[in-house]
Amino acid sequence: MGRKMEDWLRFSVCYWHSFCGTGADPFGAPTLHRPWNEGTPMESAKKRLRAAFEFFTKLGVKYYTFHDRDMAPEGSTLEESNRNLDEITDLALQLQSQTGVRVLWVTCNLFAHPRYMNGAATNPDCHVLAYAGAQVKKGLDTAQKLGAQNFVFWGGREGFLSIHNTDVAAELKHMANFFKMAVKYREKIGLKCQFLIEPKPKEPCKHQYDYDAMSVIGFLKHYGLENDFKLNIEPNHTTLAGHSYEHDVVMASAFGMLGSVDSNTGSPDLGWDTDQFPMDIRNATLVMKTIIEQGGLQPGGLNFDAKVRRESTDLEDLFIAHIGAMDTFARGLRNAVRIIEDGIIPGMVKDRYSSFSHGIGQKVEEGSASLEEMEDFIKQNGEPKVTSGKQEKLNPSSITTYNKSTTLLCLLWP
Ligand code: XUL
Ligand code: CO
Repeated sequence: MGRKMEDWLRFSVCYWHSFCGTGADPFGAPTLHRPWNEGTPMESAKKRLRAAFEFFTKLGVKYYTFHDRDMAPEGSTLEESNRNLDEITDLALQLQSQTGVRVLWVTCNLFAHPRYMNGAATNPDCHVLAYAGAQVKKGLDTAQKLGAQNFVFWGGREGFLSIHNTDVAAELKHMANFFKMAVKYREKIGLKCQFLIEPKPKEPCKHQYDYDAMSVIGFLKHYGLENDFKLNIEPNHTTLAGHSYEHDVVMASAFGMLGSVDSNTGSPDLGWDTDQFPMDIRNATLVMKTIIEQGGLQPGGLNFDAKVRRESTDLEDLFIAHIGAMDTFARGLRNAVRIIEDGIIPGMVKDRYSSFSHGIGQKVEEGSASLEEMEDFIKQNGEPKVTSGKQEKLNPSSITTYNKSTTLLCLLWP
């Protein structure tokens, strides 16, 4: 469709899982012992960064993503943390220019330090909110220094665990005002970087304000922020919210708000954010179809916010996981192109809405119709005829009984 596969896909490796992940879980100690974890925290931060760039280049991936605190260790003061970040990002800048690998997005970790246990931008204590603001200021400077194309806000602790101690209206307003400060600072420093909010319904909070795509879109529109932000959709968060895999990608795109995708998957038999590498071609096909229909994801991309399982202890497993996930999305892209180019499914959808292209339907479409006209129309035309939705013809689970279309078959056997 006039673009290289890599330009549709824009793959990105995430720093935190692949280079800081230890394999520890709430029941067990670390299992992943990486050779770059040697020496003082600053020495190992540098070794980790060099290993990461070796990995990006061997894999052939052009983008990476990171949190401020996974690239450089937090110091005992803000000034010390900023100095650590400056030193490590000097090296990152050097490695970026040597390899051509670029930052897809950077984000601030506003959830791991104990000061953020009651939230960052929604903390009941403004002293904590101020700390988060100072950290985001430095994060935006870092985005500018490294030429990041996007900046993500994921509010892991922006929500509540008890409604009894929480003023929801106040917290939402504080969060909006926090975002407005970030927008202002972005303008002030002339940073060319798309802002993204990443929805998630819960974990670590019981309820997170950025519950899902529609909650975030409603929040942004309510506070007049919809032109300053788009969404970074992570399908494992979507399924945690009780939706199907592609749901938030489709909803965000429908509103022109799909900015990037944290390409991963959960496990249907586990109820939390397992952050697995995406290996389901049917899901990848649905996501890629949406991405093609909106003309691509740029300046966003497909970021593998995914971790190898704690039992996958070989360094080689990092390669296998990323390669499998990239192949899955490459196949999804090819399927989506075939679906769009052979036109069978898009044609069926178009026909389904054909009553809106003329007469009374066209007036509804344009927003110029009235209830009185609806009444006149029904008096003249009576009862509408019954029309089949044809779900079984389209649903991949019933494809084995429908073998006329290669398009439908390719959803099941790509
Ligand atoms: C957490 C998550 C984060 C964000 C960045 O569930 O997805 O890693 O992507 O903070
Ligand atoms: Co994510």
